[in-house]
Amino acid sequence: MMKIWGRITSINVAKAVWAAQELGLQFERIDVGGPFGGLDTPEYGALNPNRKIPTLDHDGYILWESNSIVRYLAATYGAGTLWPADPRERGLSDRWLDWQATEFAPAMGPAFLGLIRTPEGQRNQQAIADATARTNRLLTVLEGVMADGRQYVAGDRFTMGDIAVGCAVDRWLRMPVERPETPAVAAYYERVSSRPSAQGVLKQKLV
Ligand SMILES: N[C@@H](CCC(=O)N[C@@H](CS)C(=O)NCC(=O)O)C(=O)O
Repeated sequence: MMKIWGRITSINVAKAVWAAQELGLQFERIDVGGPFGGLDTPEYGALNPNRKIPTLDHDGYILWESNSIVRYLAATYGAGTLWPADPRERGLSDRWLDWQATEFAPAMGPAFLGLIRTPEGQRNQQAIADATARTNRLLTVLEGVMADGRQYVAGDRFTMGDIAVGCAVDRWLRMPVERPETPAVAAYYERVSSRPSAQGVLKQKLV
């Protein structure tokens, strides 16, 4: 039995769950983290020494780091679909997982923490403004790519890169911030968020 540990309101858990649903896998998701707690137990620490979510347990094979989980599930069950067979096409998809983790997430983080997790009177407005500007610049990078008419980040097929970018866009387009007009990204978001596999994953309350 496959288990995914983590509350669904976590963007990183969302990626793992979306990949599993897209691949039609049977799995159990266990609510830990956030209001559910459970990350500081010895049992959870043995699964994931970072005490973060998500963690995948695939018949005793334990994996943490959300984008590694997406890659593992895609490589194992999605050869030719989520995991493009051609190394060049795969590279074009894979880079978006890195882009989400190393560019978008660090840029968006301070704005998310400031606006969603910090009481109004205690917010660092400068940090929020800087993070918003940085994230909006990345949004316009994505807009420039999607504006060439492609349907998905690596071309005309939904691949693993769309899981990470779709989750990032899902969060940023629903944040209470000013954003530039990005019609190609808006159309992309509509396309990916309406997939059956995205139901119950995207559009969660921002907490
Ligand atoms: N790089 C890690 C980051 C994991 C992470 O920061 N997870 C957050 C939720 S998005 C977490 O565990 N927060 C503690 C909590 O939810 O209680 C990954 O991509 O899996």
